[in-house]
Amino acid sequence: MNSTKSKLTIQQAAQLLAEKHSVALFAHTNPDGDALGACLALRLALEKSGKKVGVFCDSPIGDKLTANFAELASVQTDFGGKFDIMVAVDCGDLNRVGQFGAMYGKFAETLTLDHHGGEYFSRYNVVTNYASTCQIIYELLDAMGVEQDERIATYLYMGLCTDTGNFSHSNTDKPSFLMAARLCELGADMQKVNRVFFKDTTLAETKLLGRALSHLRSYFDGQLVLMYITRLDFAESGADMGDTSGIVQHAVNVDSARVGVMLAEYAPNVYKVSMRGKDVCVRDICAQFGGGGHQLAAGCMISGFLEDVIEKIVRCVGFEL
Ligand SMILES: [Mn+2]
Repeated sequence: MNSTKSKLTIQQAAQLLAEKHSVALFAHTNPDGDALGACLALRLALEKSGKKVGVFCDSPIGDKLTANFAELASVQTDFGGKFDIMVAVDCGDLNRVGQFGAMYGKFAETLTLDHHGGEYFSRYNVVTNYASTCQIIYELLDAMGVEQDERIATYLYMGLCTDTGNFSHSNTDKPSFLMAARLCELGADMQKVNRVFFKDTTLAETKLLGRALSHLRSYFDGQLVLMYITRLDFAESGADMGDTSGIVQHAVNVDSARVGVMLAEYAPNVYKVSMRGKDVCVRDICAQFGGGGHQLAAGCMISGFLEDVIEKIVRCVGFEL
């Protein structure tokens, strides 16, 4: 069963999929726009070619997404059915396949389609350094000779625009814009994707943001900007932990800030800390508290009374400025 793992070109992956009658697609745990967009675009295309396709993800898809993108309601959180090949989409390693990982790892015919440049954990691996997995799917569909329609184009656009931060991250390149132009021509609903992923908030989210902003503090001449949210803030705004994502960006967006911090009281006197850096490695700071992440985006958990936790963070960040 432990057959060799090989790298495939997108052309070869198209040939491999053409030989299969049924395909199971796996989006990574806590899926983002790229994982979901890539799975749905590929699924719609494979179904056009007469194949049986299942899409699986171990995390539920939010109501906000399924209300706007009907096909996402078909993503299953429990695995079922028989398939000729399993495909891990936008997964840099086997852990990202989540609860399906053990089963996936034992299956003989597996294919990774990913852009994180990670390990070859499948039998076949298409691993690129593209800005999004949707760009791999886009080329794959051309190689398969599938005619792309507006639904497919909308899902491809979903991954392209979310993984490039709406064409603002440093990974945005000429191929990203060329792909966007073609998807526009194909009728992708770019307005809807933009609204759902970059504009829409709920009332509770906006109230929570207001409370976080009202607790804004700055240190070291504004080089550190910090906000916090307590249990009371959650209760009074009707928001939950899921509504905190993105708030930290408001801290690091302050022009003088080199580090932005957001503390959310996860359980009584336990704080989930999100850090963003402009030119300071916040991963090193979070590592001191047992956390981790990327150089400029990291997190950790710290227990204690609010003012003690803040004091610890301020001291640690101060050493790095
Ligand atoms: Mn991605």
